[in-house]
Amino acid sequence: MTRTHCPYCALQCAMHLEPGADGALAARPAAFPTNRGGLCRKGWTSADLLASPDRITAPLMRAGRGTGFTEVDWDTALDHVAGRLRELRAGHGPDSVAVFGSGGLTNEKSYLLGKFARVALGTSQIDYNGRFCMSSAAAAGMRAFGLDRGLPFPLADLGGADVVLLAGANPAETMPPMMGHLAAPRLIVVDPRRSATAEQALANGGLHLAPRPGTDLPLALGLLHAARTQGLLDHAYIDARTTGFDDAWRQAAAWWPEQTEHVTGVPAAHIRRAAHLLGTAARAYVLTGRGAEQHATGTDTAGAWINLALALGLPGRHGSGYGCITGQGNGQGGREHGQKADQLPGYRKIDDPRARAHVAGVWGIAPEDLPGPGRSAYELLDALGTDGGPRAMLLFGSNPAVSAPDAGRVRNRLAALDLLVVADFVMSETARMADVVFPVTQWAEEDGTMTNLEGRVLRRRAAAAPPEGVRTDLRLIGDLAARLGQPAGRFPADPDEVLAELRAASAGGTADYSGVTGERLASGEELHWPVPAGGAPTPRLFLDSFAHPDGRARFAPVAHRPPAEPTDTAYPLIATTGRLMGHYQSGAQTRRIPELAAAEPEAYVEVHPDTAARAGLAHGDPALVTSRRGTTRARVRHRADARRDTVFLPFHYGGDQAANNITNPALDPTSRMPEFKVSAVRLEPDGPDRQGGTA
Ligand SMILES: Nc1nc2c(c(=O)[nH]1)N[C@H]1C(S)=C(S)[C@@H](COP(=O)(O)OP(=O)(O)OC[C@H]3O[C@@H](n4cnc5c(=O)[nH]c(N)nc54)[C@H](O)[C@@H]3O)O[C@H]1N2
Ligand SMILES: Nc1nc2c(c(=O)[nH]1)N[C@H]1C(S)=C(S)[C@@H](COP(=O)(O)OP(=O)(O)OC[C@H]3O[C@@H](n4cnc5c(=O)[nH]c(N)nc54)[C@H](O)[C@@H]3O)O[C@H]1N2
Ligand code: SF4
Ligand SMILES: [Mo]
Repeated sequence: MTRTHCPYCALQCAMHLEPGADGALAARPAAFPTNRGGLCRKGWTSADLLASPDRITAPLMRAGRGTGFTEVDWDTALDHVAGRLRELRAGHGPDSVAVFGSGGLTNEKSYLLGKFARVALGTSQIDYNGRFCMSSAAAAGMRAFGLDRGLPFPLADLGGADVVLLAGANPAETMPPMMGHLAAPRLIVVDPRRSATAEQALANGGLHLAPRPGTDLPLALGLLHAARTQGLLDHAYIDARTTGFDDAWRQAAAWWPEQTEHVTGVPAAHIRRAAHLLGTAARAYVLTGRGAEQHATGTDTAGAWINLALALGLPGRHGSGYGCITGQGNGQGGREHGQKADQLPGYRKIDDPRARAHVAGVWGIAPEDLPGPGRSAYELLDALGTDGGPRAMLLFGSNPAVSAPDAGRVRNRLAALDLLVVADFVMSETARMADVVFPVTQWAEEDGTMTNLEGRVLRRRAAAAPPEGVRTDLRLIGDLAARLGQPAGRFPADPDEVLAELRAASAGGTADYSGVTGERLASGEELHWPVPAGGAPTPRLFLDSFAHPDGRARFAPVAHRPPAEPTDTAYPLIATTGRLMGHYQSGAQTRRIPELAAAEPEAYVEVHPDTAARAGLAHGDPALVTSRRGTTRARVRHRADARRDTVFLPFHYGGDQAANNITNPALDPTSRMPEFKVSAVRLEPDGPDRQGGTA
């Protein structure tokens, strides 16, 4: 029996892996503070993918995009890829090769991938899917607090709160065991949909505010306004611990509840009631999820929710606070160790000369040999195969053909590459487009560390040997580095050796892991970063001061901007997107797990019955949802409690069922987060005459 953590989301539920009656490994819940002995359906079935017939166990290559793949041995595939990379670099310079990483990768993989890009390839063109995830909240958190750690307190603290406001987060489906921590507090759920979490709020005497998608920012300003009118602001805290309140207030001053109702659709009485509940609570939290953050205004929107929390005196107080609910398994660690375009390990900035000198020293290169910042994820994908853009891409742990915004356009860019190399354990939609696919180990076959949503570093442990023919991501990176002329030992395949290097590279940085040792992890010590060498970990940040030089948190003077794409007569509805309990992300993994695939086999669109009827559609009918970018096919599901102006699509399906065929790649100016949560669309029947017309 091996104790490890779930391969999927940032809750990182603890589990035991043990052989079942048929000899195959099965996952069972284990005691741990975040999941408290629970697992969701995805966790329970996670081991089913280990022995899946869909698993790839030999490198795959093909002569051209039109032809089929052939299994080859590792040396053939590695030599081919290294040779092509050398040619491209010689002909077009180091930035002709791009690297795309993932918040699903362990800390060790994230770190080594960033080092590989900068040192072995010398490219600036590296970014990762976390840009699509929490980048807006991270940017807002940096601006407000001087430091970004998703939850700056242990998750279990939430259980002691009187009120928790959840803006654009649906943990009842996206992190079900987390709901155990939210059973006692009254919940205020801000979601255009009557989500499972909103249902729970209503059942427990809380509130559900259902704004028009893309109007969280004015709603947060309206709540601030209502709280001030009711005399609920914490002026002593504002004076002692913050700066910038007056400028922020000037932006909120016009948002009296009736004006806010006019723009958001949330009744003024509900706004006053929510402000009262939150503002009179002795202990309260404001939490944001992707619903608030995945907008072209995401940084300012997260900033508006933070302003509300600051004005009520919540952040940096024991038992209260603000947090962003990180999403992917290592969404937190993945944003700290250098796979982001503008960043070096330890959450350091790549354009900071001291950071460059420190990291170059650890890597044994000259600081001037380190590339500068590169393109952000969508900008990188959009540049592939264009004049001046990368001609090759190496991809680890993402499936952008399904999950990137305006995915049809992204698929065209991927197809325009001279060389696409994908490391995966299944043939994802993106792997199917590749020239070379490397088969890698899954979570239960490897060791490493992950950092969960509360900034706690955890150990991932191997429970089984990988199938013959499969290598770890670390080994693959090292094998390529060696063929690109890197000295032996610079890219170790042993995760403990990589962690030792990561300790040195992160030492003294914002996300300081220098005290994260195998021994301390094994002892069960709760290692929330920063963990300086030999020093105590930091479960709760900001209790004495915030991370800005003056120790104060900063209000942001944020103003409402409407979504990038307004509705009009041709595209009269708003489409928003999100998640279902039983599927994970692009679905590459969970659509291959029979129990999960059977429960939710195909894409659907949630629609108010009147809205559906106006489009000539009944419950269960196949529909086309079309935006200015493209079309997606989905079956109509009636929701009598849905907003009439909004439809919802899960994004877990590929091909002509991909919700991202319609999404808008408008980017937030600061975080470069795309607007996944608002597109203007029209809805129409998908008759037999339409079959095949939209693929
Ligand atoms: N089952 C499952 N769990 C997962 C994942 C998964 O794919 N499947 N992925 C993991 C990852 S990487 C992440 S990032 C997290 C995400 O976790 P969540 O943030 O909880 O997930 P979403 O479903 O994307 O969005 C949450 C809610 O935002 C609402 N929403 C849409 N537009 C708006 C808006 O304008 N304002 C507001 N306030 N709300 C809006 C949606 O209706 C949705 O219910 O989940 C993690 N857990
Ligand atoms: N419309 C819409 N689009 C969205 C979102 C949304 O809410 N709406 N949410 C966005 C968010 S928050 C996220 S996080 C992204 C996620 O979307 P993706 O980046 O596509 O993430 P996954 O589907 O998890 O893809 C992971 C792939 O890597 C493989 N893999 C898993 N672990 C490893 C590993 O350790 N090594 C290697 N080499 N491969 C591995 C899996 O098999 C799978 O093929 O989607 C974004 N896209
Ligand atoms: S909540 Fe997240 S970590 Fe826990 S079992 Fe489900 S997917 Fe895994
Ligand atoms: Mo995410």
